Amino acid sequence: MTLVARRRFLSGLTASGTLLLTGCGEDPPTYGNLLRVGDWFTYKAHRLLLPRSSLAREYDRKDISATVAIGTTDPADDHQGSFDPEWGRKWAELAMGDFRDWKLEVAGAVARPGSYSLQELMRFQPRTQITKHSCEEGWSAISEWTGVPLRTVLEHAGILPSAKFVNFLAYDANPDSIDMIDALHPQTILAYGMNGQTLPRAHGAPIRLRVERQLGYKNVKYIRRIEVTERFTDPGPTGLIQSGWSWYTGI
Ligand SMILES: Nc1nc2c(c(=O)[nH]1)N[C@H]1C(S)=C(S)[C@@H](COP(=O)(O)O)O[C@H]1N2
Ligand SMILES: [Mo]
Repeated sequence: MTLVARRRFLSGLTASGTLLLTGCGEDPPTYGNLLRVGDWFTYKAHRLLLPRSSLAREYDRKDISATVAIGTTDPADDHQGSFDPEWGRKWAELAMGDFRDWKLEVAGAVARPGSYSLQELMRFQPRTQITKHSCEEGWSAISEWTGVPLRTVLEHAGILPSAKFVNFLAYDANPDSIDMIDALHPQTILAYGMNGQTLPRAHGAPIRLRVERQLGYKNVKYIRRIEVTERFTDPGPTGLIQSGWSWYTGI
């Protein structure tokens, strides 16, 4: 096949695929792109073929890893590329007060936008799960995570029927987003505990996302704000998809 014919073939597939698969949610626009056709098929195939709430494997206490790598730099370290001058200093300040003054903002396509303190989040029915974190750099670790299901918080804020994606903004420059299928999945939690302890600063305090059916980098740490969106919006110029990472990394 010549390159041009192959291109036509591939874009034909995309077009007919879109035709066939409309109705299963809005496409992240990155996925209409020829270069991204592989990712797009993975996303669509997972969303079509896998049961929406199939659970990621959960492990036993005895499987918990003794040491876990740290996949970020310190959000308060202004020498780092991912340092956010506005929010990095704020995180350092909040950390000094053990996050007593921290609040999670919930905004966007919800009936009751607002904010939640750590204590308020802890008052919701918690969920604990022992799962494997798989970093795209090749390491993995099993840990026990405790937190509030994202679904509980979103339902408390009142998800509007038009909601399609959830963006997570962090105290460093690493925003990301997931679709509503992952957002409402029972194992998707806002974790404030790890291995029976308060979530350590190095692992994303005060809360970090656990989205168990995707690769490591989707598990946003140091969350400050959640935005429910009606359309796929790249959560910012520093988002990982800007530097070529797949938005969907289902495993
Ligand atoms: N805010 C933020 N979240 C992040 C990252 C980051 O740089 N900033 N790195 C990701 C990557 S690549 C991985 S592997 C995990 C690492 O989590 P850990 O440090 O708790 O092991 O966090 C993810 N979440
Ligand atoms: Mo990672």
